[in-house]
Order: sequence, then C-alpha cells, then structure tokens
Amino acid sequence: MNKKTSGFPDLPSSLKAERKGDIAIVTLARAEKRNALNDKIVLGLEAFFSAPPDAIKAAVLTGAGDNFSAGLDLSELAEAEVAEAVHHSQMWHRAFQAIEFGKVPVVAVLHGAVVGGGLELAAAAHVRVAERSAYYALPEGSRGIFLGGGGTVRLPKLIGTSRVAEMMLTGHVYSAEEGHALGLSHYLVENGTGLAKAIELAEHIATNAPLTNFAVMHALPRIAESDPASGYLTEALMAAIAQGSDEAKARLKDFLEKRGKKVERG
Ligand code: 1HE
Repeated sequence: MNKKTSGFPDLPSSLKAERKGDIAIVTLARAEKRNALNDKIVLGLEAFFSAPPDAIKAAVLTGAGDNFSAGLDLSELAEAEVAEAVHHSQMWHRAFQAIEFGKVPVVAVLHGAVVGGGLELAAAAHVRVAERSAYYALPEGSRGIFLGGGGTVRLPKLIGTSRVAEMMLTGHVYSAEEGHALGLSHYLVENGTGLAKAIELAEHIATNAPLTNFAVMHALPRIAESDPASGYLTEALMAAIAQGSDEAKARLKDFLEKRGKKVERG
C-alpha cells in the first residue's frame, strides 16, 4: 500500500490518486497488464470513492498507458467456485456503486481498450470523455463468462438492452466514433487530449453548488426509475431543499445583481 497522502485512503500501487486543487485524479496504474482489474484495484476504487477527502469536489478516472482497461483480470477468476464468483461480482458492485452513488461526480477518460469490466467501470462514471483511440467490446461470450460489474444494469441505460446483447453475443468491437454515436461517451476528443478535457470538466463540476451535484448523482437516477407520481414528488422535494439552501440563495442573488456567469455557447 502507498503511504497515505493528502487525506486519501491507502491505495495499492496499481491505483494512483493525486490532488489537483478541488479535484482528484485517479489513475488505473497497471499499464503492463492493460489496466486489467484485479481485486486490489477494485477494492482500491471502493476505498477511494467511498471516502474521498471533504476538500475533493469532483474526480477524474483515467488509465495509465495506451488503454483505459482490458476489464476483469482473467487470471484471478480462472479457478473460482460458484459462491466465490458471486461474492466477487458483489465486490465489484460495491466498488462501482461507490463511484456512481458516491460523494463526488466522476469524469472518466476513455482511450484504447474499454473492454468488458473496463466498460462496466466506465459506465459507473457520470461523464465520459473518449479519445479517438478508444474502442469498446464485451468479449464475455468468448471467455465463457458474463458481465459481473453492474454492466447488465448500467449499460442498457446507455445503449439499450438489444445493443448490449449484440455486443456480448457477437464480440462486435465498436470504434470511438461508433461508441460516441451510440451514447457511450459524452465528448469525443483527439488522442492525447482526453485528460485535459476531463480535468476542465471536473473543475467546472467542482464549482457547482454541492447540493445540486448531490441531487444529480443521487436523486436524478432514482427519480428516473420511479413511477411518475413518486418521481414528481421527489423532484419537488429535492428542488425545494436545493433552492432553500444559503448557497442557492447567494448564487441566485449574484445572477440577479449581474455578478453571476451567463450561459454561454461553447
Ligand atoms: C490481461 C488482460 C486481462 C491483458 N486479464 N491479463 N477482458 C478481455 O477479454 C480482454 C483481454 N485482453 C485483450 O484482448 C488484449 O490484452 C487487449 C486487446 C486489451 C490489449 O492487447 P495488447 O496486444 O495491447 O496487449 P497483450 O499483449 O494482449 O497484453 C499485455 C499483457 O496484459 C499480457 O500479459 P503478459 O504477462 O503476457 O505481458 C496479457 O495477458 C495481459 N492482459 N488483458 C489478465 N483482461 C466483472 S466481470 C467482467 C468480465 C470481463 O471483464 S470479460 C473481459 C475480459
């Protein structure tokens, strides 16, 4: 484990975290194995995203080397019993839920292989920036395994159940451009520029009112999945809570007194 720095939890050497102002940059640091996700990295992700220091307002998740992640470390599951495999999948669920429903919004930088569990990890992030080198695949079918990192829940929301089934059945590899058109990424950028773009976005996110970021991360996805009547009620309650905060009052006053930023086209 690395020595604790900047209030970050202890992390394995294959997962780096550094602080840049209000944001953290978390790097899968196992390039020699194409950032294949072993237990240490998955547990490290859970440790980090369950308890980022209070000063951190947003995070960037990236991969060292030429790839985001080649997915599950296939060498770790080869001998697993059924019960062990269930617990293993649930460990991934906890880790990726700590990202999706954690304390800070996460911007993922996708490049090279975004494959299997790597794509499941990307799907747990809130914003995805893809470089043109990115490619997406779900080769579980050819390995005799199945999605296990929450991909069956998250990926259909991004690209539809039918497309996920097609990817798993055929091993279809989608390019960055195709993935962008399908909805796998929110931004498509030139090679080598993804990290800078993600940092820019994370720094912007960090300036949002914390309660709005909380509502986007925790209320929006629950509302979207609830029946409309419950959804409208939850939305109204969340809106009232956000609006009633001192932060919102100050920000609204700033705008009305011509100090707030206008919405600008990019
Ligand atoms: C790995 C892994 C891995 C690379 N587990 N060791 N994921 C996959 O089925 C993808 C498997 N990987 C590949 O298809 C290729 O490695 C890549 C296309 C991603 C990259 O190719 P390349 O030519 O750049 O690298 P390489 O030579 O294949 O791999 C370099 C090393 O990384 C090599 O180890 P070495 O000791 O021989 O140097 C590889 O064995 C190792 N490596 N990928 C273990 N995945 C919760 S369920 C999720 C289910 C899944 O994720 S299924 C998808 C698994």
